Order: sequence, then structure tokens, then C-alpha cells
Amino acid sequence: MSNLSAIAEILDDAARCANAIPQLSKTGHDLTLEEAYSVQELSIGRRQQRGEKLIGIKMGFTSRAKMRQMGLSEMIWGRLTDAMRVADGGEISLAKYVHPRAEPEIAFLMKDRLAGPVTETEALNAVEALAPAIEIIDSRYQNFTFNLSDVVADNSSSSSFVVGQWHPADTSIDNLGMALEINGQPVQVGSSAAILGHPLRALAAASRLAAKAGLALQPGWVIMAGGATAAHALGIGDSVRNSVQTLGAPGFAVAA
Ligand code: OOG
Ligand code: MG
Repeated sequence: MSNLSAIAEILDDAARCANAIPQLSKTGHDLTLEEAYSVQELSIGRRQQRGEKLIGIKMGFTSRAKMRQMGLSEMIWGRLTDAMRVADGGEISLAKYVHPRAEPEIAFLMKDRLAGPVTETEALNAVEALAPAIEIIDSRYQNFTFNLSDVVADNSSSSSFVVGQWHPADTSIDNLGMALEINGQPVQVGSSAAILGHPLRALAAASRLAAKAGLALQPGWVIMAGGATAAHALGIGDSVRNSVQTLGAPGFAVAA
């Protein structure tokens, strides 16, 4: 256990100081997936001890485009805290990240508790609202390279997220065009259907997978469904938007 705590501290420090570290798996820490999720919990626990609140979960590798880009094919999840939230129309400072990337996503706001295996209908019934969103991922590993356990231990690259306008839970998100734009130019285009065929499946998966770690999705939590396209590397001066058909276009700017 103390070993896992020590690894959690290394990852927490790397995230806090925006300092890239070598992959755990290449430095003698070959964690099982279960151990990796324990490290994630311990590392986010350190943030909670500093006053951050757990406010949701992000899903990862829920689209083929994301799996292909990172060379991994198993769904993963990470924890979201209130400090990770960036206001729609807000600004991030590149200096606070190692090598951030943006990806176009859909977010769900929970109305009811949801735990364990659930159908898509049960998942939908627990939703208060949904919104277009952007996740800013940032691997704490050098070169943004990792294996499955590495990335899970690193909170599944979770770093920041932006949520746009909320819409009623029954708003159709079957097949909405999504375009990630930098300074008005589309750099990645896809569809909400690229997320497991339907983003609600990502919500059901979040409920099922988090339960394995003893976590239930709570009312008021935000659940990020995962990137519909490959992620795009950010640079100073970028104005980033995720333009989602019928839902709107949340965005943020990247400063030094
Ligand atoms: C892992 C996180 C993946 C997504 O939406 O698929 C993810 C990574 O690509 O670094 O957030
Ligand atoms: Mg993501």
C-alpha cells in the first residue's frame, strides 16, 4: 500500500507542478489495472485533502478515433474535481500543463444516483441535463506515451474540462455533428455517434465501471462521455471551440 501511495504522490506532484515524468511501466512499476485505479484514487485523495471536491467522472477511449490515436482499446475512466472546471468562455494558462490536448465531448449532469450495471434507459432516466463540452487532457508522462495501467494511474489524463449550455435530458444526441475548432478552423470533425454508437452508452459504462471501485454516480455530478474524435494539441493563442450541431459551441482561450 505504501508503495501505491508513493506512486500516487509522484503523479500528484507531476500534475501539480506540470512536470513530465517517465512512464511508471518503464521505471519498474508494472501495476495491475486494479492497482492503477487504486493509485488514481490515492492521488485524487491528495487533491481532496487540499480541499478539492469530487464532482464527477470522465470516460476515456469510448471512440475508435481516440483508441487509434493512443493505441489502446479498453475503456478507462478518471475522476473530476471542482478545480478542474474551466468556465465556458474562460482562459487557461499553458504553463500550468505539460502538453495539453483538447477533445470534443458531451457531458451529462446527473439528477439521480446511478450505480452498477444499468441499461441505457435507466441511465437516461437518471440524467438532469446534457451539454456540449470540451475535455482538456494532459498526460503527466513524457511524450504523452503510456500503457493502460500508466494512464489509469494518471487519472486517465484528466486535467480540465469546459461545459457549455445545458439542455433537457431528452434532447436528441443520436448523431450530432461535432467540430473541434481552433481560431475558427475545424481541426477535428466527428459525430456524437462516434462515442460508443451513442453517448448514453458511455454514461452506462461509467456507472458500471465506477462501481467496480465502489463508486456510485451522485446527483449533481458531471459525467464526460469521452472524445468523439482524436485529441488536438494546444498552443498559446489558440481559441478553442467544440461546435456541436443543435447544442451550441462552448470554448476557451489558451494564454501563456
Ligand atoms: C487518455 C484519456 C482519454 C477520452 O476522451 O478518450 C480520454 C488519453 O488519451 O490521454 O479522455
Ligand atoms: Mg476525454
